[in-house]
Amino acid sequence: MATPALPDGDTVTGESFSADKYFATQPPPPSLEHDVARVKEFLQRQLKEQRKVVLVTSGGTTVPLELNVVRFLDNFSAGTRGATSAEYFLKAGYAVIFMHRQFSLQPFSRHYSHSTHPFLDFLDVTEPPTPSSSSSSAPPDITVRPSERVQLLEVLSAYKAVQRAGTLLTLTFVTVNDYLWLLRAVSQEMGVLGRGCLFYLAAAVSDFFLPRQKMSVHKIQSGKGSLHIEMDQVPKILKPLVDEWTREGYIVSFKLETDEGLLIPKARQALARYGHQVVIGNDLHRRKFEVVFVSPKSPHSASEPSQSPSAAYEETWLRIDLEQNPHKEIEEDIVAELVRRHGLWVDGGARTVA
Ligand code: 9Z3
Repeated sequence: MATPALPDGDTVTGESFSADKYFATQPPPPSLEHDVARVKEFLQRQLKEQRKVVLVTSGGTTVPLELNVVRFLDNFSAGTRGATSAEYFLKAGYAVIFMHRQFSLQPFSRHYSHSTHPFLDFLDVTEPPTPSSSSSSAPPDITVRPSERVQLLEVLSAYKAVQRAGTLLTLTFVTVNDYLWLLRAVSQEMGVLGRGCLFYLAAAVSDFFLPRQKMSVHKIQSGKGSLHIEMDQVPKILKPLVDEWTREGYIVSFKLETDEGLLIPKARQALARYGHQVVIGNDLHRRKFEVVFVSPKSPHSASEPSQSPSAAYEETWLRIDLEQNPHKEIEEDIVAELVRRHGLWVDGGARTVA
């Protein structure tokens, strides 16, 4: 593919890509086929064992500015929401496909993140007593600090149980392009589960990207003034996800805002556009203790444009008190509520369950 260089200071004209055009013009990641084979095998196993499966997406996507990438834009997300929720889904008996940004937090190991709780800090080296009669001493032992044992035992036991059961499959993305290709492929495969699959789209996905055809091959050079890059819009992927790739899946997307007043209108707008089941709205600064579930009120309301938005949708706020209970994780309540709603969806056969 010929790739014209992007000279310094050039302006690239932005456009809006449909999903079809996107996948026809942007190359798949090299690992896609291998990942799809793993997903197929995983789903067949879960199907045999009659487990529900949730796809959890987690972490931020990057938008590279060069083909030999030195610089990129990133989306904010540590992956806490996704990694924490994945653990609660596993606890609730779901099998989890955990599709996350490389090096973002993961279920179980998240408790020992190198920046907040580095595991080397709670291990001790214990020198064995040297027997006076022998010249050769036993090697030092590694012990876990008593204050850390209870939690470690709990996390490790849950982790080992999940490994034995084979209920966690981890996939990795870095760029928004990796994410889009992977999401499409995984959701198409998840169709085999019918209503038994849940989508929990917590990844922070860029709205803009630079098509490969407009990217500079080499590092963009400085020294000739400011850099202007006009990006194209990432296709609205929820539309084909709902209408084509997974027609029976229960789909939950997240909406992140920094202006709290926009949360509900933007969540309603997403539901009206894409026709999925739930948008969970979260404000950047309040997301650890407050979220809002927005969903259509009845199976018919989303397709009746004459109704006012407040009549068509309902909101359920979920809040926790971190002062009273500092160790409580809001994801526990989010997942419990979604497991309940998904259960109704599986049993009820209706497209919308509130
Ligand atoms: C979220 O809103 C997630 O809850 C967070 C989690 C990214 C805030 P952390 O990983 O943060 O715990 O640090 N995810 C969705 C963000 C997003 O990009 N949403 C798009 C939008 O708001 C729609 S898919 O427009």
